[in-house]
Amino acid sequence: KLPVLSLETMRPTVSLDDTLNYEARQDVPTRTSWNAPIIWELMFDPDFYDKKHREAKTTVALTVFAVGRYLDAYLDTFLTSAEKHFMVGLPVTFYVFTDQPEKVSNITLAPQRHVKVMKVERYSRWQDISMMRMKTISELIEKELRHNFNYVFCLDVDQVFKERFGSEALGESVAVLHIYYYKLPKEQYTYDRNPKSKAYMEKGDYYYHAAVFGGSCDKVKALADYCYLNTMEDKLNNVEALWHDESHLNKYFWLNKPSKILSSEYCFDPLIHYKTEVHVPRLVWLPKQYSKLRN
Ligand code: 2GW
Ligand code: MN
Repeated sequence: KLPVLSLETMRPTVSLDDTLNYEARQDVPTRTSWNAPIIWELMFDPDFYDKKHREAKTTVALTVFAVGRYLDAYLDTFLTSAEKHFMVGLPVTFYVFTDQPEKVSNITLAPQRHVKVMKVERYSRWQDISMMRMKTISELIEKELRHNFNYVFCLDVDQVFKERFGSEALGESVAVLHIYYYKLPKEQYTYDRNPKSKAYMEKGDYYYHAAVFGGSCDKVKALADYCYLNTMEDKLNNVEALWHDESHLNKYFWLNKPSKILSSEYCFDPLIHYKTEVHVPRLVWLPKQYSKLRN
């Protein structure tokens, strides 16, 4: 039996995580100390998740930023592959934020799936382009998403979907394990260690990658507000967190534990040179073109 969806609040519709097979993987931890699932291939039944979410009429929004040269370099690949692999079978709206709306090409989409192009200004420092996404995301949720979507996911654009990124990833508050750190001892996590920054933290649970986060509209808005406010406070104090928005996000998830964690299948670096437990790279990083794009 499914809870009835409330059109006023657009809360998450269903929780299916007690149907996960936590024993299916013996080579990796599949639960956190606070009992949140860590999603790996073989733990979930994709058809079951999809069926339940279709019955519940789950709706999903995705935000992605393509400002300046990142538009030409990455956006088409991102959107075309997202249409093939991201929440297939569910209504999805892709919110594209760019400084050049006229340059966004038309992508062929399945019924009930849409692209909405929104104009944003282009900050001169790349650190600001990245960090100020949090302000834009918060405003979008407040104005538009919370009335229309059960879940929102926020992604970096410099990635391509290769395999299913489906409804098993949906949850109240969702973080992804950074592929470089998931096997490393905690002392090597690159949290912000400067006591002058609001992102400062001594210890944490995991090192999360800011290239993918999501959850209910309320929870993602709380995260975005937290990161934005602390970024602005740092600016007043003339400091910047080591990894910008990612440092603030890690602090937020330390204080507000995610209800679901996605393994690095959901944000994978194909150039990784060590052995990994990732069998199915679902979303993978594209090469950086720093010299071309960062100047
Ligand atoms: C970013 C860095 C240098 C030059 C340009 C940009 C840039 C980023 C840009 O010109 N236009 C733009 O739209 N962006 C957006 O910001 C885009 O969506 C991109 O994916 C995102 C983050 O920048 P990115 O992908 O170059 O940074 P990463 O892959 O090193 O990101 C990690 O660290 C960042 C903070 O330093 C963020 O936390 C990011 O979420 C992390 O994945
Ligand atoms: Mn990126």
